[in-house]
Amino acid sequence: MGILAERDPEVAQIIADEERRQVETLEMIASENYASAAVLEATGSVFTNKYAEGYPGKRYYAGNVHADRLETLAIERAKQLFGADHANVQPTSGAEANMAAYLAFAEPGDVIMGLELSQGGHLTHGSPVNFSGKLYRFVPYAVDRETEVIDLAQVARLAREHRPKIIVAGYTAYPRLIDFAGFAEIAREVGAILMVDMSHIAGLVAGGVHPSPVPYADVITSTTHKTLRGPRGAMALCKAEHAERLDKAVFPGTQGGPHLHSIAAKAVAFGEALKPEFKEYARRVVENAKVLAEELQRGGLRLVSGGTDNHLILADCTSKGISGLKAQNALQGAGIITNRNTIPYDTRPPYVGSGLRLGTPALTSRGMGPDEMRQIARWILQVLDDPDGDGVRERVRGEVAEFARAYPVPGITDRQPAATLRA
Ligand code: DSN
Repeated sequence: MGILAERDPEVAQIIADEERRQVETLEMIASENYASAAVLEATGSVFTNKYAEGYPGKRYYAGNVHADRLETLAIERAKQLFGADHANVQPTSGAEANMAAYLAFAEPGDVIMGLELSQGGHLTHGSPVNFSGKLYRFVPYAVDRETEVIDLAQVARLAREHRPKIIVAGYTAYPRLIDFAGFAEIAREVGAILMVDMSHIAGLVAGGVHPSPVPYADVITSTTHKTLRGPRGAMALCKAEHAERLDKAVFPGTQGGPHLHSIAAKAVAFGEALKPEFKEYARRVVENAKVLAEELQRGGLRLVSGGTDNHLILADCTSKGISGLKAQNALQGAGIITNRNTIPYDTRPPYVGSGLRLGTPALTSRGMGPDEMRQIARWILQVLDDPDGDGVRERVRGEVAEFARAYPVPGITDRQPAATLRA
C-alpha cells in the first residue's frame, strides 16, 4: 500500500478509480494524452514546495540554486526541440500563455484577429465570454463554407480592413495543416505580430510531421500536455528581439511564482521528445488519424473538410441523424471517450453541437496502429448507427474494456500491471 492510500484512502481510491478508467476505455479526446511515468514523477517532486519569482539568475527569493539549473535546462531543451531563439517555460496553462502574448504585443482595445471559436478556434482567441474578447477587439475570420478549410484570401481582406495588432493562427478543432508562411505574409503586409497557438500540434511539430511555425511566427504559445505528452502546463517561444517583452508579460505581467514541479516535468517531456522514437510516435499519430478517418467515412460519417492531415478528426454527426452531444454520450456508454464540438456554420448551440472531435494521440501512446484504428472505427460506427440501443452499447463496452486492457498505458501500467489495478 502506498503512503497516500494509508493516509488518505478516500483520495487514493478516487485516483485508483481514475487509473482504471484510463486503462479500460479508449481515450480519443484530441487534446489528451498519457504522460510518462518519468513526467509524473517529476510533477510530484519536491519542487512543488519552492517559490521562484523571476528568472534563472534573477530571482526574488533565496534558495533557488537548483531551481535555476532546472529552469535553464527546460529552456535549453525547449529551444533545441523547436529550433527557437527564446523559450519561456513558466506559463501554467495555455490560457495564461495566450494572455501573456496579448499583453506583450497589444493594448486593451486593440484589434486582434483569430479563428472563431465555433469554427475550431479557442476560448482565448476572442470569445466574448473570455478575457480576450472583453479586453481586446477581436475580428474573427472563418473557414470557407464549401471546403471548410481556412481561407487565407478572407484573412488578408479582413487584415487590410481592420489593421490588427496581432493575427492568431493555431486551433483546437481544425484537422488540416496550417499555412504559417501564408499567415506571415499577411501579418507582414499589415504590420501585425503573427502569434501561433500550437497547443494541439506541438508534438507533431516537434516530431517533424507538421510544418513548424518557428521560422514565421513572432510569438508561439503552446500547452505541453497534448500531442507533446508532457505535464499539464504551457510555454511560449519567440524570436530573440521579443524575448524581454515576452518574459516581462509572463512575469510579472500575468503570473506570480512559477510552478517549478511542472517545469521539472516539462524538462523531462522535452527530453523525451528530443529522442528519435518521438518522431516515430508523431508519424504514427498522423497515420492512425488518416486510417480512422478513411474507415469512418467508408461507414457513412461525414468528416469536416473531408479528412485529416493531423491528429484529429471532426465528424459531422448530422450525417448519422444525431447531434454531437448524443454521439458523445452514446460512445461514452460504450467506453469510447470523445468530445462533442461545433462544426463550421453549425446550426446547433455549442452545448449540443453537431460535431464529434476524435483524436489519436493517446491511443498511439498505447502502441495502437492501423489495425486497431479499423477495429475502433467499426465500434464507433456500430454505436452511432444505433445510439439508443442499450444492447449495442453494452456489448461494445465489454469488448472495448477487454481490448483496451491488452495495451499498456504509459504512467499507469508501467508502474502497476493492469491486472493488479486496485478495484
Ligand atoms: N481544452 C482544450 C481542447 O480540448 O482542445 C483546449 O484548451
